[in-house]
Amino acid sequence: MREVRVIDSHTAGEPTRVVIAGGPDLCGGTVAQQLAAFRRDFDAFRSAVVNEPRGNDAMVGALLCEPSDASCTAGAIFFNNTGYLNMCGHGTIGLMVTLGYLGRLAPGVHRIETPVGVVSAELHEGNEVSLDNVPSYRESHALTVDAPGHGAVTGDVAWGGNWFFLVEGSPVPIDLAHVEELTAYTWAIRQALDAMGLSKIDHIEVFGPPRNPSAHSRNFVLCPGKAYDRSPCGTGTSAKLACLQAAGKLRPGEVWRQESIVGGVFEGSYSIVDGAVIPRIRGSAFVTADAKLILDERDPFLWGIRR
Ligand code: PYC
Repeated sequence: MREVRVIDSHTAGEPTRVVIAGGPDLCGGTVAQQLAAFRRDFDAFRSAVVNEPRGNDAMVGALLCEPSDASCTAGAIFFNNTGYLNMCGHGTIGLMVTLGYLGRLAPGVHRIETPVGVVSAELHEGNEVSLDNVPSYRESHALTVDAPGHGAVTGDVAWGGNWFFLVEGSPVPIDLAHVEELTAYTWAIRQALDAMGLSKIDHIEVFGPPRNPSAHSRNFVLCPGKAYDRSPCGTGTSAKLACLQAAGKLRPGEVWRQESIVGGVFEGSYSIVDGAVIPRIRGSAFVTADAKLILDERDPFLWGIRR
């Protein structure tokens, strides 16, 4: 019988499960090296934590680990129902609020080492966090793909800590009544990208008009494991900011409010540091459970239901 202590939270509706104790020993090194060890030797543990019957397809896990960079308060490896994320914006906000809940972080600025670099996050009062993400950029503009069953779709490719294909003007309304259609549409785009040898682009983000009068846009983000992000997606909003900057549509410091399909809002802005776009994403998270997972060797579904 093995016990794993987790703290669950949600950031604008999107769940994060932080593994506090009972995780695998990844033998140190950089967080990127620890991710390689996790992926190679402990993938069943990933599945046990986030997949059914303990989790669900939307659940994002965060394994708290030792940072190699002495300036960092913590290291984090993010994972989901089918694999690993490079970075996770909503997950970092959830992690900061979780560490605050545990009394391990005081309000203020802290650095977190992720597999793709160090991010800086400020824990504010009232469960709010501002995250300064990794440098973000638009890689291609107006790339057209042939999405099976949907025809030609044109979008931008951008990095915001994960790779995104961003499409303006969703042909499907962005609301919860259309989740299946949005999923089919964005999955077809993903298949088209795969067929073009662009499988590194594993997040698809489509935009439409906001419902909230204070927001600039509403999005639907399909994650790599085919679940949709309930939050506006921190790395997806970073990719969006990079595209707006490249298109000359948003100035440094100007605020962009990104609404999600469930109505949560992230406030985004960026600064230019050494010529690079550094997105700042502000959002809030709430702890929903402080729990102990039980991994029982007699359980035939001990390692979760894996796809
Ligand atoms: O907030 O960056 C994010 C994210 C990625 C996948 C799910 N959420």
